[in-house]
Amino acid sequence: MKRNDENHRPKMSSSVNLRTIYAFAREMYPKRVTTNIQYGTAGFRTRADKLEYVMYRMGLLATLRSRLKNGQTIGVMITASHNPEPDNGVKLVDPKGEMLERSWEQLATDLANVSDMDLQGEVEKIIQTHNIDMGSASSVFVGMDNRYHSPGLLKAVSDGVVALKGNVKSFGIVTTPMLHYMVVCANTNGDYGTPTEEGYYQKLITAFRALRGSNVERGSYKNKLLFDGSNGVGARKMIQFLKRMNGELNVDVYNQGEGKINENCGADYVKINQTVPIGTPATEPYTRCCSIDGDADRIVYFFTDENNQFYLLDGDRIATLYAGYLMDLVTKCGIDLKLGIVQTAYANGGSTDYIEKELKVPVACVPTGVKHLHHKALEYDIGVYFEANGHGTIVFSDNAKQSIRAVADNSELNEEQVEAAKKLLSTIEVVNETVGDAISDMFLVEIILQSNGWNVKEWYKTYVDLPNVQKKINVTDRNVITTTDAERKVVTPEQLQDGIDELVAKYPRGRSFVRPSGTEDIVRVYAEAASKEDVDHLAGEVSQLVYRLAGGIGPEPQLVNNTANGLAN
Ligand code: 16G
Ligand code: MG
Repeated sequence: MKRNDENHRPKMSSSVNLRTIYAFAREMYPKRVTTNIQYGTAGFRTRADKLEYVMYRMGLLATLRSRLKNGQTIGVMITASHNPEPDNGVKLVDPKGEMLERSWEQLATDLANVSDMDLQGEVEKIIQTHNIDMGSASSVFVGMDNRYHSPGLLKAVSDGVVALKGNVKSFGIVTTPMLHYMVVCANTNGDYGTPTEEGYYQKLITAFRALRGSNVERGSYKNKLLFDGSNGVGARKMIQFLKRMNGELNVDVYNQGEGKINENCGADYVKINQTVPIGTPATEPYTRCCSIDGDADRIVYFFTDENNQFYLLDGDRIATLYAGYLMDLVTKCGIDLKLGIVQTAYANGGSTDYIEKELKVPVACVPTGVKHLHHKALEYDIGVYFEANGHGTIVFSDNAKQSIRAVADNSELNEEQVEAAKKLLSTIEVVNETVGDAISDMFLVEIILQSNGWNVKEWYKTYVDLPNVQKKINVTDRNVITTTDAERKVVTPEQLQDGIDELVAKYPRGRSFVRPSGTEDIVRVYAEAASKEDVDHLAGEVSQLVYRLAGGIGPEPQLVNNTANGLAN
């Protein structure tokens, strides 16, 4: 550290007294935790009582990043998403609404792990390396989910900003996608929308109304939706939406906060356990239901039949529904736009086949994690991206927006063309392009189902999912497993991929991959095959192979003879 070398002093660093950083840290947010923490796929996430000092430091980091980005707004979201109630977490939002840039993830990790004594030095290092002008303007937006420990953590983030004499604006309790929206609104000077909660509601409701029209029921589509809010912030916001609507969408919100966040409910629970969440009201078979997660950036749909059999309509189903609708409108519009779907290796082979063979839309596969999907989707004029777990959205290029607008404004074209273009413009408005947004995604699903006149059965029968299984394996060090080809192939340990290939070859339509989790200290195994029996066997065999070749600990995985739903974790 060249603290005394004037040539290496950042411009105007003297305008902020960096000693405050240490004083604040020591007095208010001392770091008592000795184990290191890592900025993972979705930021820092751990037990809330271990997070105050991390939050304070993320307030510092967000301010530094805002100054580096010429005062553009940086977002800080306090949430542990689908994790249990005692957990909390924090993720940073970049100026365009994207996840924090990769190289800054490392800075975040380093800043979180230094001692209080070294904190000031670490901040100075960032200022010098990036030549940050500490006298310049900055703006940080903070939001939180509804966990009881979130307000205390929000205060810590704000104090971090203030310690560097930055500007902080708190939005209180908001969903993760709402905070992303606010950041983008601020950084586009309101072009994307008004950066207020009301602005968000009105933008989505106006577009929803335009697309839905006055005829709320059509064909087999019924205006009735059961909405599992996972006892999180999304439930509250959904209720706010409904207060501002006139029954054009009939939604029954449950798990509004009467229970613990994500406990036996929510998108993650429903997807992993392939079962109905707690509190689901008794209704007629085939009633449309959806579940969102704790910070409302994921959604899955589900229903049960007359025998109480459960059916899941996950992110893959939503992506294909969207793609079909968009293709139809783009064709009617008569413009040449490149549409593509982005998935991860977890996408069911049944959906990928359907996209390639029936929809005939290009499909790309990228590693797990929203930032990878979002980034890839930007390569298309219209990029639909979804993880099977229900996180996804659509992004539209400037070229797409301009050419659609040109058709909508051209009164010389035929009515059908202009109408399709207008619908596309409203679709762009109802979508939260900044990040997956459970409520906005739900609006669009409802619009499309109504437009097609479909019930859940009709949606479900567009293609057949291959039976699939996910398992968790405990190993000494999950990072001994490295992968390539969007996580579909293992590079190390040697022999593991050959072994998987041999096992997969035994089963019709077999497919399996393994990867270290980015959020838990485990290795994940995914398998699919033509029959339930085969997939259970394949998953068991691959799990044993991982256990043997990648340093398994605890009891060796056993070959299962069909569990209740094939999801023995
Ligand atoms: C995080 C990711 C999610 C991904 C999941 C995978 C974001 C905002 N969230 O929750 O997209 O599906 O991690 O978890 O990127 P895993 O690495 O434990 O399988
Ligand atoms: Mg989430």
